[in-house]
Amino acid sequence: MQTVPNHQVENLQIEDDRTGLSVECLKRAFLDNLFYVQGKFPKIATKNDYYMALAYTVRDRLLQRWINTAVIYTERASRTVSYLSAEFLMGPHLGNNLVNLGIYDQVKQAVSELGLDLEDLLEQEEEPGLGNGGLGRLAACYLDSMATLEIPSLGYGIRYEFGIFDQDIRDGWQVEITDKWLHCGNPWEIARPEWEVYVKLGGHTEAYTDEHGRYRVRWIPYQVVKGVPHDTPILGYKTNTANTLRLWTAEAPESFDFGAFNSGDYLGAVQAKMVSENLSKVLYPNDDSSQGKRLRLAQQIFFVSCSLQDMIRIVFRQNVPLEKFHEKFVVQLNDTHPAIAVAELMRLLIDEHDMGWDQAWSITQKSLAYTNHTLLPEALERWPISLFRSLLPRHLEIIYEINYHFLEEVKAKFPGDSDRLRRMSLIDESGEKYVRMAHLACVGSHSINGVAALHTKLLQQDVLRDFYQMYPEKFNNKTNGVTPRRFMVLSNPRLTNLISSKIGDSWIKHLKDLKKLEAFVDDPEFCHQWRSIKSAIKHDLVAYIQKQNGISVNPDSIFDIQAKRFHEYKRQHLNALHIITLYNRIKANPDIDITPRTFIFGGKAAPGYYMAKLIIKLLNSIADVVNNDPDVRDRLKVVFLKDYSVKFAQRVYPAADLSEQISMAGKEASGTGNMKFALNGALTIGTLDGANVEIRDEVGAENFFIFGLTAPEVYALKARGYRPLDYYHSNRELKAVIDRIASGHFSHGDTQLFKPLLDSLLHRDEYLLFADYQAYIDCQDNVSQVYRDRDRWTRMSILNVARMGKFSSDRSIRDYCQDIWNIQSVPIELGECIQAKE
Ligand code: Z2T
Repeated sequence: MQTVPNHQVENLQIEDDRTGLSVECLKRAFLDNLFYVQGKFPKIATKNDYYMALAYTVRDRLLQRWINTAVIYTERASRTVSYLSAEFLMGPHLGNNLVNLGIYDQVKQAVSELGLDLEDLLEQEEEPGLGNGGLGRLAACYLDSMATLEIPSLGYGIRYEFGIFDQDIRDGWQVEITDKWLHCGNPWEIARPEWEVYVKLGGHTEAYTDEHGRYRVRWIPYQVVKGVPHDTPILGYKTNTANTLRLWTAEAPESFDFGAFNSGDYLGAVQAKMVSENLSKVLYPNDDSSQGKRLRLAQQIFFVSCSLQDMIRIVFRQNVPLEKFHEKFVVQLNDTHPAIAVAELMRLLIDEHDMGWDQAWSITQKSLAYTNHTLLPEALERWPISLFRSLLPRHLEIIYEINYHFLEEVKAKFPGDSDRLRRMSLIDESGEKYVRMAHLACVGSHSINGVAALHTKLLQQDVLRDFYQMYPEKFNNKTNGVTPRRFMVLSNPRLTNLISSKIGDSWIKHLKDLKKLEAFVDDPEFCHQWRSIKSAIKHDLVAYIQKQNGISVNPDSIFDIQAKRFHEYKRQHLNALHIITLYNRIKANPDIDITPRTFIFGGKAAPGYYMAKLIIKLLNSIADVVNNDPDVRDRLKVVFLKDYSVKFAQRVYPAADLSEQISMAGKEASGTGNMKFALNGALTIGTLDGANVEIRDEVGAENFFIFGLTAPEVYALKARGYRPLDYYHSNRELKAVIDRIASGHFSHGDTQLFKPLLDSLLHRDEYLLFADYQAYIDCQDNVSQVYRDRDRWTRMSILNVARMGKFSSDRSIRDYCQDIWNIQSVPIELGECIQAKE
C-alpha cells in the first residue's frame, strides 16, 4: 500500500478537546469519548466504559506527541535503536501515561468531579502480560527510559493473543488459566495493515545463476505468513517524545496459492491458514529454560523477519542507501530469542537485495548487538538441525557458510586447536546435531553484554570463555536498571511525595539525586514520617490480604517478601526451611520471644516445571498449618498471593520490609526485583549473586543482610564433591525441619506428597540449600534482632533508598547509548509538526 499525501493536513487544527490538559477540558473530553467512542452516557455506562473513555482521552493526548515524534524522526532520518525482544512485560498503560504526561492529579480531580474514583478506573485495565518475568519487564523499563532520554527507538516483538497465563491456586496447587487480555479491546494500540510484511517458512532452496552470471539462491517456501504491525505509543517522562512499540500479529495471506491449495486440498489449505494464525497465538511460559519446540522457532523467525523487513522499508523511505543500514539502525537482541536475526539479515541483504556476502556480513555485524541474560545451561537455546532445516532451509545454508568463515578465523588465531573448533562451532556435533543460537549471536554481533558485573565476569570466564578469548573487545557489562516512574512515582506516591518535599523532584529523572536524602537521616521528624508511610502502606496490603486470602496479618510484623518466578535456583524452598525452623522453635517452646513476621510469596511456575509447582504446593501447605496453629499465636503468618503480575508487583514492593534475594550464587544473572524492593525502602537479605553484589556495594555492607557461599565457593564445593546428607545429619535444626515435612505434618499425614522434593534435596541438592542453610538462618536471626531497633531499621531503609541512584534504567540506557549504540538524543518540540509537509 502507498501513503497518499494529504495536503489538507497542513490546515488541520488540532481540537483543543483532544490535547488540552486542564481539568475542565479533561472532563469534557472524557464525556465526549464516553459518548462517541463507547456509545454510552453516564446513566448506563459500566466501569469498563469509563475506563475506556478515560483511556481514549489519554490516548488523544499521546497522539499529538506521537505524530510529532514520528515526523521529526522521519525528516531527520534519525539514528534509531531497534530493541528486538520476544517479550515486553509492559504492565498497565493508563497510570503510567498519566504520570509521564504529568496529568495524574488533574485527571484524578476531573474524574472525581464526575463522581468517579481514578484508582477504581485504573484497576479496570487488563494488563498486557506479554512476558514471563525479568527479561520482559527489563525491555519495558528500557522503552520507558529511551523515551525519557529522547532516544529514537522502536521496540519490536510479538502481539501474543494469549500472554502469560493467569494463575489460580486450587487446593494449594497452581492452576493455569488462559489470559484473554484482548477481550475488552485494546485502546492503546493502532493497527497498521498498510505496513504488513510476508515471512516464508519451510520448503526448499534452489541455486541459479542471475543475469550477471552470479551464483544465487532462491528459496521456495512451503508456507507464507503475513505479519501485521500493531503500534503502541511509549511516552517519555515529561518529554514530548513518544516512541513506538511495534508488535506483530500473524495472519494467513488472503490468497494462498501454495502447495496444498493448488492440489485441490481445500481443507489442507484452511488448516495451513490456521497454522499461520497460530504463530502469534500464545507466549511460551518458560522463564530461563528452552523447550526446543518448532512453533517457538517459527515465532522467532516470524517477528525477526517482520522487524528487519520493516527497518529496511524505513531505510528506503528515508532515502538512506541500504549500504548504510547500520548507520540508520542499531539492533539490540534481547537474549538469543531474536538471534536468528544474524542469518535473516544476511538473507535479506544477499538474496532479496542483491548484496555481496562480505558487505552484507560487515553490515550485519555492525548493526547487531547481543545481550545475554542467563548462566543456566538449560536456558541456552539450541535447535536440532533437522527441525531447523525443515523450517528454515535457507538460513541453515547461511549459517553453515558463516560457520565456515568463522572457523577459519578461529584456526588462524588458535592454530592446531581442534578441540576449540569443536567447542566454538555454530553447530554442536557431539551427538544429535544442533544449531547453537548463543554462538550465532556472538559471531554475528559487534557487542556482547551481560546484565550485572558478576554475570558478565562469569560469562567471560565460563559460559562464553572461548568467545571472550577470540573477541575480548566485543564484551562489556551493562548492569540492569528499573524505571523509577512506574516503580516509585506511580506505585508509591506517598514515599514519592515525602522525598520530593525534602529534596525536590529532580530525582525522578536523575535518580542519583536521591543521595540528598542522606542529609535527613538524622532528622527525627523525617524518620518518623518515613516510618509512618511504610506502616500505612503495610496496612493497605493487610486489607488486601484479608480480602484475597482471608488471612489476618499483623501490620507491625516484618513483611518478608519473595516475589518472582518460581525456580529451584531462586530457592523459594530455602525460605520455606526458615519458616519451618521458626515454627519448630515455637512448637518446642511456645513462649519463645520471636519477632513477628509475615512471609509473603508471589510468582508463577512454568506449567511443565513439576518441582517448582511442588514448591508452591509446599508453601501453601505450610501456610495452612502455621496460620491456624494456636501455638503460633499469630506471630508467624504465611501468605501466597496468587497471580503475581506487574499490576500486583506495584502494590507489593512499597509494602516490603525485607526483600528475599537468595538465589544460589552464580545463577541469577542480575535480578531486577531486588532493585525495585530496595528503591521502595525494603532491606535486602541476599546472596552475593547477580546485581545484589552491586546493590550492597552502593548501599554499604552495614545496610544489607548478606549470607551464604560466594560463586567461587559454590564451584569449589561442587568440585570437591558436595554431600547434602552430611549437613542433614550434622545440623539439628535442619534435620528437624526436613523430618517435619517428611512426617506429613504439612500434608495431613501424607508422607509421599513432598517426597520428590525432599529426595532431591537429600541426595542431590543441586542448588546447595543445605550448604547455605545455617548461614541463612543466622542472618535471618540477625534481621529479627535489628528490626526490633526500629530507629536503626528506619535509618537503614532511608540509606538504602538514598543510595539506589545507580539502578535507574536511565543509567543503563545511557551506558548502552555510549558504549554500544553510539546514539544521541533527539528532543521533540511540540507544535511545528502537525502542519507537517509530507
Ligand atoms: C528471564 O526473565 C531472565 C533470563 C532469561 O534467560 C530468560 C528470562 Cl524469561 C534466557 C532474567 C534473569 O533470570 C534475571 O536474572 C535478569 O535480571 C532478567 O532476566 C533481566 O536481565
